[in-house]
Order: sequence, then C-alpha cells, then structure tokens
Amino acid sequence: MQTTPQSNKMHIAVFGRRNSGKSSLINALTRQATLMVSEKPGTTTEPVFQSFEMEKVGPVIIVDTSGIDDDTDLGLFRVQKTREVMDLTDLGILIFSDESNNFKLEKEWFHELAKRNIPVIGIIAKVDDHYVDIDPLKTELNIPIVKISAKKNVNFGSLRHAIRVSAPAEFERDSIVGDLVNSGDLVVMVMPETIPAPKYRLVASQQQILRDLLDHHIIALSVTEAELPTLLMHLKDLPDLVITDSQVFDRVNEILPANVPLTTFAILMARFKGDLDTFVAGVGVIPSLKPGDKVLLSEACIHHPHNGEIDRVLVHAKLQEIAGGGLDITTSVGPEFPEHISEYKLIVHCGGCIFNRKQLMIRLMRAGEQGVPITNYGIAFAYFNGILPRVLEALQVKA
Ligand SMILES: Nc1nc2c(ncn2[C@@H]2O[C@H](COP(=O)(O)OP(=O)(O)O)[C@@H](O)[C@H]2O)c(=O)[nH]1
Ligand SMILES: [Mg+2]
Repeated sequence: MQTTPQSNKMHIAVFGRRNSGKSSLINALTRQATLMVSEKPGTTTEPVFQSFEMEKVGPVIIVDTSGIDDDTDLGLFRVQKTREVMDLTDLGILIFSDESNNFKLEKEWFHELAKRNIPVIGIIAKVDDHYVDIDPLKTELNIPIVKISAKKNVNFGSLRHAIRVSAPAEFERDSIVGDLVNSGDLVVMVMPETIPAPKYRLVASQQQILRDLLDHHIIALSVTEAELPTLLMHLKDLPDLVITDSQVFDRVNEILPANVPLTTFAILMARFKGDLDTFVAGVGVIPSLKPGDKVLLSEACIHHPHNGEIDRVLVHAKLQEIAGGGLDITTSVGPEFPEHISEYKLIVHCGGCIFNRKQLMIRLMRAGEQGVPITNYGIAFAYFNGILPRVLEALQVKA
C-alpha cells in the first residue's frame, strides 16, 4: 500500500465524559486492545494517537482523549488538552452519557465541534446496560446517532458506515481506478462510436478516468467498440483491464475473452463518488418491486449535459417492466433532495457527475437513516443487462 503522510490522514477523535467508554469504543473499532480500559475515571490523561487502516476509508488516525467533565485542577488542564485536539479533528465521535439525560455538556462540545465545521457522529454507548431514547437528540442536533456496545460488540458495522458517510470530502478516495491496476499495466478504454459529448470533447467520467490512469503511470489506450477487435489483434498480451461505456457493454463483452477484467465508466464513478456496497445492496430490491410501490429517481442536475434524459426514461421503463407495471415513480431533479423519503421502496440516483463525494454521501446517509435502499443509474443498468457479476468481479481483481 502507498504510504500517506500523517497529516493527510483523516483524524477521528473520540470525545465524551470520563468512563463513558471512549477507550473501549476505539479498541472495538480498531479490533485491537491497545488502549487501557478501566472502571476508574480519568485513566486516559493525555490524548493518544493511533494509526490504523480502516476498511473502505483508508489510513486514519484515531485520537483517544481524556474526559470532558473532569473539573479537578489537573482535570481542567486535561480538558484543555482535549479541547486542543478539536483543532486537528476531521471527524468527531461524541459519546452522549449523561445519567440525567439532558446532555448539557455533550451539547456544549457538539457546538464547539460544529463551530469548527467538524462533522460529528453521536454515540450512545453501553447499550447492553441501559436504554436511551435517541429521537429527541437526533431531532435537536441533526446528526447521525449510533447506539453501540463495545462489550457485546454491537453495531460497529453501523458506526463504520457512519464514519464512511460522514468523512469530509477531502478524504474522498484518492483514485478512481489507480488502486485496481499497477503502474505499467495496460488499460483499454472503449467509447461508443457516437460519444455522447460535443465534438472534440469527451464525457467528464472518461476524461477523469484517463487522467487518473496517466497519473498512475498506466498505459491507457482508447478505441471505439468497432476497432476493439483490431486493437486486440495488435496487442502481444491481453489488457489488464478494459473499461467500457455501458451503452456498448454487450458488444465488448462478446469480443473480449472472459478472463479479461471488464468494467464500465459508470461503475467506476459510482465506486468513486458513492458507496458501491450500498448501491449493490440497493439493486437487490428491484426484483421484489410490485405495482403500487413508490420509487424515487433522483438527479443532481436540472440540465442534462449528456444523455441523462435517456437514462431516466430507460430506468423508468425497465423498472415498470420488472414490476409488471403500476409502480408509482417520482423524479426529483436538482439540488433538493426530499426530506421524507421513508415512503419509497427504492431510490435510484444519477451518477452525480456534478456532485462531490460528500454531497452524494449525504444523500446515502439520509437514505440509510430512513431505511430506504438506494442505488444508481450505472449500477441499475449493469443489473438490467445482467452484467453486474462480471463488472464487480473486475473490481475485486488486484483490489
Ligand atoms: N456494560 C458495558 N460496559 C462498558 C462498555 N464499554 C465500556 N464499558 C465499561 O465502562 C468503563 C469505562 O470504559 P473506558 O473505555 O475506560 O471509558 P473511557 O474512560 O471513556 O475511556 C469500563 O469499566 C468498561 O469496562 C459497554 O459497551 N458495556
Ligand atoms: Mg479512556
């Protein structure tokens, strides 16, 4: 793995009262028992920085802090140290643990974090031990709140998901495709004969992916599907990866030997911008859609620079066909995303080419909070065409 300089790593800091379970949370999250856990309050006296590799996020530094409620003389000094940690925090995890349930201190710290524009994940810890109604807190603070038990290892999957979704945009994946192939590898990009972009231009995703390949010292060739057979004849070895436009996938799939990893521009962008696992889980709902079910098609831009309109019509028609007609399909276009989405059985989002990762991830988070499966156009097309298994397999190669 490439090494990332320390300062470029996302710093996740855990805040909370003494004994609220901060160190235990970190040990369970990192799956290591490196931090001392004690029933004696005030065991962690200095911020402790720990480096670890978090699945699907990358290298992060997690910071354990001392309690925010220590009002002894020495304690005030420790609280000051903890406060300083805020200044280097990219993502805050704040444990809400107030026996009186009014969380005054936690709310103060939440506002301190919010003032610094630090995204916060709220935690109710030790849920094996007691119950807290989180709805009032969620409404008041408008943050994700995850109930965990470090002791029973409950809900750490949700916490990891919340971290992924809340990570600030600058910690987005640093490569669209560079982690799938090695420098010196050969990648073929297949464009459709009629490229859906103005003359002399390429589609944004094609451009971005080409740039990413070049940055990673990968040999990139591009052809339209008509020239693919000739190109393969010229090559001494088969390509290490082929990336095709979804429109011509069938043709490329036929031409290309089955052992060559094959994926699409749309899938790579979905993986880069959103969360592939979430999107793949979302398409799983499609076969169970039935007449009367509500589906939301959500698009980022009002004006379709490319063939957004066509995508929408195709997705619409295909979903109706699978459900046997009668689906209640709504389209939402532009920067607004409906507040209440729980009535929908499925959300299908556009590729979000005008969005940064954060904007898309916020929508994923909202869908997740309201328990609504979400997928995107690219993944849905791959599913409709029966090619999802092959394109996903390509992504696992050398991943
Ligand atoms: N029942 C229960 N106890 C926990 C849990 N997590 C931590 N504890 C206990 O709470 C106490 C304080 O935990 P610790 O992680 O040291 O808290 P910190 O002071 O905030 O770092 C210890 O006695 C832990 O064993 C949990 O999930 N369930
Ligand atoms: Mg501790």
